[in-house]
Amino acid sequence: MSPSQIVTQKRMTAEEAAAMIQNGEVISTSGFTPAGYPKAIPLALAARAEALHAQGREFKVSLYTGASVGDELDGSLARAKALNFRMPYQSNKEIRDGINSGEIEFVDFHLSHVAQYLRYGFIPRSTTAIVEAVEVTNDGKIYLSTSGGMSATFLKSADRIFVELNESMPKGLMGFHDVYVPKSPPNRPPLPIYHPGDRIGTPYVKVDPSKIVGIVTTEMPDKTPPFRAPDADSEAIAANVIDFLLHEQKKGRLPEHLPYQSGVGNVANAVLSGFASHPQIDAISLYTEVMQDGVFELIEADRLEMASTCSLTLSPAGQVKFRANIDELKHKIIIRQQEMSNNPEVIRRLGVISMNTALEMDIFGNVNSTHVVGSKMMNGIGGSGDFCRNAYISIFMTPSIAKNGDISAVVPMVSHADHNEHSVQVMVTEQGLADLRGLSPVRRARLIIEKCVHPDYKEMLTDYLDFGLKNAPSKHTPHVLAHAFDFHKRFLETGSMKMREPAGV
Ligand code: 0RQ
Repeated sequence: MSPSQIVTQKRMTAEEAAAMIQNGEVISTSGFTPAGYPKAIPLALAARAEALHAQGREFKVSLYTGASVGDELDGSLARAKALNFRMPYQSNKEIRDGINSGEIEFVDFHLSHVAQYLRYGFIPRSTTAIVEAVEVTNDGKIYLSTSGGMSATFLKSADRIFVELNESMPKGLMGFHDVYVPKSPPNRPPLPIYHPGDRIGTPYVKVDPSKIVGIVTTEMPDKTPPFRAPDADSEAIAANVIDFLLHEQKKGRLPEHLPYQSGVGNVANAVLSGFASHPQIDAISLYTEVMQDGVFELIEADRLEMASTCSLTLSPAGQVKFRANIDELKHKIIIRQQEMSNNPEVIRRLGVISMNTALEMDIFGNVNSTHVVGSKMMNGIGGSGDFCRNAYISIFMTPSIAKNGDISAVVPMVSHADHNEHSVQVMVTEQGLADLRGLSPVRRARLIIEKCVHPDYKEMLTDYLDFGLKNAPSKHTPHVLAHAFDFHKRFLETGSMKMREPAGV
């Protein structure tokens, strides 16, 4: 197929595009966990920043994306010291280091909020949008690649647009997207998604073609991690989740056809794999934000009804599988903008069962998803809050210990709160599952300690609770603030939350 006229007219090199970006600009890009992000222009921009810095000149930009993006974007700009501000989610080591050293300002957002914050004018608008696409038409229809992210809002609000036309991505991606931008209040009608498979928008983003200043062709694939087979802990967590769901089914509390959301990583893949192979689980649908390789197992077992997502985060092997089955998959998968994939109204209406991973949980049911020992940013809240707050049942999962047992994932009080006791309904570790619905704080604490805590930490947490019941100023949530962070303090001082025996004993 010969390129459209607009591509011939506006084609430029990545270096030419990067040269047009100014120091201090706010740039926004496509990309979500890390799929469908621009690659060539960011690499050229990082090289430009390094060259300018070598001449003693300043060059830094602010970067907005859908969620985490690949090393060509986040990593290269962080290494080039070319970032002063980043939002709303990242998972790149160099960016993380820059954020935690105080060099890069970072704002951690609920992913469904950001596009409307931009449209409401709550945060500065980006002047330049850079998106990866598989096709651009002369009349300004941009067909996005492997993620929806916030590209529609970025493209509509920016003054100028660069498109990376990725020729290594299949043109068959055209037709996967459903692009819909809600109207602003007070004139927002109900969002008419009644089933994960409902399409309510267009398969492209329509822009004024005169805003497109450059089109760069590339052939670089999404840099996604290889698929890792679930480890024993993840499998045990998945088995606990599945037992719980079957129990709920038996009790008549789990209507058929409720869709699932599952987070990223090993545990999420293990749960989907469990759904694919368990003899008592029927076909399911997904209303989720990230689609990982686990989805293929569901499809191969003929157990996927429909999947709504914001990105196709497939391993290199998964990408090959996707291409081989792209026509068939188009009937099963919809890629949405993140304010729709994570939309609270839709999540509540569909009755989505949310399953996210926690860093730490406390005995009263609060969850920390983001901050290691209260201050070090890991990735961000991502969509976990969008889903958990509005879910039919919200489940949080984590291995009961980290760092070879020196960290207990269950602590007296979380060192940072992302999801609170009012939104967290079920906690799961490889040890077991605590169903917290309808329980008062002390009952929740007893159950979490009994079911979820690693044996090494059960007695210490029971002691904290009992001490609180005797000494706390109030017995409703019997915290003793002088000791609430003893686990964390001990970890910072000794490298372990465990109490060490005195030497020589
Ligand atoms: O450290 O990397 O040095 O080995 O944290 O832990 O067990 O590998 O877990 O990769 O699934 O990530 C919560 C971060 C879990 C992720 C989090 C250490 C541990 C390890 C990673 P190492 P694991 P995962 C969908 C929904 C928030 C956003 C979200 C996340 C590293 O799931 O970012 O849910 N969630 N979004 O050793 C100190 C603790 C620890 C700890 C683990 N208590 N204290 N370190 N670690 N527990 C996606 C989107 O929204 C886009």
